[in-house]
Amino acid sequence: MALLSFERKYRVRGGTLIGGDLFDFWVGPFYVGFFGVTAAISAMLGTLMIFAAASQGPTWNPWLISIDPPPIDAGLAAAPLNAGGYWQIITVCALIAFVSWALRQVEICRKLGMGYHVPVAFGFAVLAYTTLVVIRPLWLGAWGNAFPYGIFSHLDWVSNTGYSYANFHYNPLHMVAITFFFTTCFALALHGSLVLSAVNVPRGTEVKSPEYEDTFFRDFVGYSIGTVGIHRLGLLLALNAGFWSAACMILAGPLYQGSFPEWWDWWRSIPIWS
Ligand code: 07D
Ligand code: 07D
Repeated sequence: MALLSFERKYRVRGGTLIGGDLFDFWVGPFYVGFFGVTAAISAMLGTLMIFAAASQGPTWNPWLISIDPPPIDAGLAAAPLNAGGYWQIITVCALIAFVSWALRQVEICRKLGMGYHVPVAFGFAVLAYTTLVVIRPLWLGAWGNAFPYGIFSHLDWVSNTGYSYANFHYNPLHMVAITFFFTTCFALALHGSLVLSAVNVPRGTEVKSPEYEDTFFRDFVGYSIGTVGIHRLGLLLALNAGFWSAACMILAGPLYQGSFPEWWDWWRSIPIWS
């Protein structure tokens, strides 16, 4: 089916999560939807608040702008605009925008009769963000534990937070997360290169089918995970990378304070070594 006639077939009303027909239409290639509208409004409002907060700060240099959360002593209270209030409003706007974006993906999946894999995947990024700016600060009792909105300042936060646990590389769940990130990269490089080796052939040569790709891996390492399998594996690796990142930050602070190198002392004292 030509793409345009296919689009005409599925571009029909229905399948929305709430609001019935409200905003259930397309503008050019884009599906609008109720959650498209809430995403656009909250993203615009959030961006406007970033500009408003930046206008109160010392610089317009995009690398140096920093919108900070309230100080730790302010706890979980609502803060005055220039002392963390802007950060709080921007955070609410960001959360509404990200969740709306995911729900808009869900509505598009429903219209197409597809699985919810894309919104679930995006949901893990939103979970990681929510862990850093809502769950962990709530658990620790102050919004001041969240990261500031600034390109360089958020790097300072990562570094300072890391060093406050002596050596963050010893956080065992940070290790798990990093291993998943590295493995995701490894799997994508293998998958991308394998597909290109089969389909990006010289002009006049036949494109090779997935059977060739499977045979390559069987010859090479004795096993091929298969065409659907590699995508299951890729998604599984990537979701774990995000999940264990979030988990490592719940470990750091809420569940464990102090030095991460010392956390490993139990390992040195297990009887097997003596
Ligand atoms: C390639 C998809 C496209 C997305 C892009 C990001 C903005 C911000 C803000 C003008 C892979 C668009 C950027 C909308 C503009 C203003 C004020 C995704 C791709 C291109 N970080 N981080 C970056 C965010 C956190 C860390 C770059 C966001 C945590 C480190 C960019 C968040 C921690 C490094 C950026 C977030 C952390 C970066 C490139 C939210 C742990 C770098 C990002 C909402 C996760 C790198 C100068 C990228 C860099 C970098 C954005 C959160 C650590 C500015 C939106 C607090 C160590 N981060 N980050 O390519 O060069 O992502 O920094 O949570 O070295 Mg960060
Ligand atoms: C939070 C981003 C969510 C993004 C969303 C979308 C827009 C729209 C618009 C493009 C989670 C936003 C979209 C705004 C864009 C347009 C148009 C992603 C998020 C919702 N670390 N470390 C991690 C490594 C060290 C420390 C995670 C490596 C040091 C702290 C990952 C190294 C110390 C934290 C990771 C290393 C330290 C982390 C990040 C190496 C510092 C965190 C990935 C090789 C001295 C963070 C949940 C992630 C975390 C985190 C990797 C080193 C500290 C596993 C490889 C030793 C404090 N580190 N790290 O989470 O777990 O993405 O966050 O040295 O908070 Mg680390």
